[in-house]
Amino acid sequence: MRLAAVDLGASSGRVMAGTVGPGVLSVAEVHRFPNGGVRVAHAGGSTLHWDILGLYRELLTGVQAAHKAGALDGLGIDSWAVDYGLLDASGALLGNPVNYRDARTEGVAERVLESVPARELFDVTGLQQLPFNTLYQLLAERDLSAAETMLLIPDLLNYWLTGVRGAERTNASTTQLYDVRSREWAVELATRVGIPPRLLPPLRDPGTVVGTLLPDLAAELALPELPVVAVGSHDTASAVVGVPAEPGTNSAYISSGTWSLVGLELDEPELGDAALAANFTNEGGVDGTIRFLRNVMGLWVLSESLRTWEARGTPVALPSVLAQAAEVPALSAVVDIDAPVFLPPGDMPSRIRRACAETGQRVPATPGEIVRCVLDSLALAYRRTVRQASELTGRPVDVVHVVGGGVRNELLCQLTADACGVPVLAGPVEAAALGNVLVQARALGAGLPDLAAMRALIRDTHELRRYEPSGREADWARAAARIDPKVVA
Ligand code: ADP
Ligand code: LRH
Repeated sequence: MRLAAVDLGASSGRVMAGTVGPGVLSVAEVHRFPNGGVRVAHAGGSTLHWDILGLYRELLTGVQAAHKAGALDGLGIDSWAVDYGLLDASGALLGNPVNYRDARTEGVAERVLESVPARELFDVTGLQQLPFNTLYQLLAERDLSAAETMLLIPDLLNYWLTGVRGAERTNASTTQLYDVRSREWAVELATRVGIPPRLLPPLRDPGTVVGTLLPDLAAELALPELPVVAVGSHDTASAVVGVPAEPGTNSAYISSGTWSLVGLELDEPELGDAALAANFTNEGGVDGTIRFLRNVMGLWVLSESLRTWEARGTPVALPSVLAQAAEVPALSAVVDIDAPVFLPPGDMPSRIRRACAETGQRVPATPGEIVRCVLDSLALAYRRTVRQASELTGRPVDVVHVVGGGVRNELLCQLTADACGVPVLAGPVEAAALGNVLVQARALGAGLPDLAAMRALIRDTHELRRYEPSGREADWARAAARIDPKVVA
């Protein structure tokens, strides 16, 4: 079976051609294109958007190329979460989707929490507080009166491909408008906060067929009327399908890309007060699983640093700056990488230096020192989050799986093993595309009864790299105490 997996990350999109059969699983990149925010001015300021039409065009180019390389049997789309397009009653897109890093949501969550207590919101949705949850973004819209339907990014693209509107559950679970227990829209909550329930389209499960390519579109692209499958359309849900954990092992995962999503797979949501206080989330996974995790700021801080240096006319190549970072003494300076100051686009090197100065540490100067500080700080955040996940669920963690683009960062993988004090199993890089392809394959009749079978096939067909902790626990404990007075070294 040949399947196209469209995987749209916040920093790049790719179309992968997947092949699945008995004992066979591979994905080959056929088309990769950059993604990121596009700032557009208007009276009174500017808004950070996505270039949704550009992404759609690249998707079509990639699917065509994948089909040319070998006839396709289907396609599926996953993307970053929370963002959406609004359609009017005729199905036309109302405005360009806004990027979740835009400042329009400033103060919105705080206002909502004045009328709906955090405990109650968490009880219904199980979701972490992030300023850009879809709930807050919709409330930041100027005018919803012309809007008939809200479609999350993969659902919007699926609509353009098939003419069918809906909301796939794993991504719907990131909106903070979805009831984590009943697995239906939280209509009462939406009404209470002032979001018209008409915006929320019918829900569908991952692994169901959305529809087939619209005949005119298929003819224009010289493609057959392919089935379009709803995969785990939240990229992190597809990536977690692609985590090749052995059944019966005590493992945590880090889906490492623009964000680092750090947590465990559970059967039931964890909705206790301690999970709420630690700001963990219970996102919906494939096959009714729960992704109990926390967003760590991720490689965004590194890529934004590279962008800053390039804009200043002093570009730094990733491989060379990583080599320089590897030479910097470990834990010279660390910051709380999850601090809100690192969320919006901008000059990360200056923000890092300021955070080090404010905590009385040696201020990193060179790009190598800044990058080392970012990587040490990410590893420290992984340590904190893996430990919290384990404490909150009462489940030990003996191994940490790392998947996604961050697998290519060997220094970070080693630091992760050192900081967490357990081995890291790194790979596959393209876990989200693999998870996407596997769920499509099952929907189209390729066997693979459950997640365990899918993960066994990944283990059989993909090499993982193992990193052992180097045993400097006391150094990491002291570093943790430097940025968090509650942690005792
Ligand atoms: P997303 O899906 O969020 O766009 P990816 O999973 O593609 O993110 O991961 C992108 C990140 O992977 C980059 O920001 C970069 O830090 C890291 N990365 C990609 N290639 C390499 C490489 N060759 N060496 C080290 N890091 C890499
Ligand atoms: C990662 C991701 C993450 C969300 C964020 C918006 O790409 O989907 O899981 O929290 O983007």
